[in-house]
Amino acid sequence: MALAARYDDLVIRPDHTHDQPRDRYTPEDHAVWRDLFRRQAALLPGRACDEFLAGLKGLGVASDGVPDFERLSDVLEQATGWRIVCVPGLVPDDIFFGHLAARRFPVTWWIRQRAQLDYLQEPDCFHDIYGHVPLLMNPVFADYMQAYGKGGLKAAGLNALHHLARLYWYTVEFGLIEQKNGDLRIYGSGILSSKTESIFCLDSPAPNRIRFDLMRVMRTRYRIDTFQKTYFVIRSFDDLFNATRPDFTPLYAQLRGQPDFTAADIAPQDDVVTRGTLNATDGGWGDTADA
Ligand code: HBI
Ligand code: FE
Repeated sequence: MALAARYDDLVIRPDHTHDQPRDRYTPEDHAVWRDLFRRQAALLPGRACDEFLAGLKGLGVASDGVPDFERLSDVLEQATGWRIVCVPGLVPDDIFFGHLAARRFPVTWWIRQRAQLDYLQEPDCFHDIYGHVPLLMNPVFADYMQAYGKGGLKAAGLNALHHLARLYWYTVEFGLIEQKNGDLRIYGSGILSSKTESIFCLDSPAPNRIRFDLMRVMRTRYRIDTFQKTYFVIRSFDDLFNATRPDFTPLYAQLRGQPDFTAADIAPQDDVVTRGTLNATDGGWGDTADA
């Protein structure tokens, strides 16, 4: 694979981190960053939540090219005590959770090719930096992410990782938030780093938008191959952090006796913000297995 050839001689430490190989970015890599950044900058005011926009501004991440992770880390550390660490790509779950628990966010060093501008299955540095890092400037969200890392280490020992992975998916990656004025906005990084889903998640009548409920989310399978069928809506990061504060051990025990929901299901007890219009004709689709 071309990508592997680009990092096979990096010196990787036991915690899967390495120095950002700044001299390996080509002019084209920087141009891809610039184009992705400008596209989202034009789209996100009024769509991304205020906390994200404030974080982006506070970080001072520029549009001109792939940023220097160390410099961003120094700004981030001043704000919330988090740092960015550079990784070759997806790292094993326990390593990933260990970094989060220590307030270190793993960022993939390489950036996508122009042919994949709109769609990518694995995280690259645009997704990791632009999508994830601005919210780590927010003190409440920063604490939520650390708590998630600690919860991940614990869930692994309780055989409940798939439930906790769904929480990450439907909040950190694909969450929506209702701002105080009632405006629906984006906070999920998978959306914030995607032009097409930034529009779809708010404007399309197709997906369900359901009020966040911890147990409901942990029972819900997810799709990695298409736009989301359901978005869960929080009211604030304080609400999200408080809802996930209790010990999950008894919750995992409870979940063992309960069936999953598919990605498109609506349950009778759901607090529906907007009901998708495509679900009735969507019955033939199988859910892909989630993590
Ligand atoms: N590694 N670099 C990286 N980024 C992730 O988001 C990531 C990972 N390893 C595992 C992982 N995520 C999952 O365990 C979580 O999404 C639950
Ligand atoms: Fe992500």
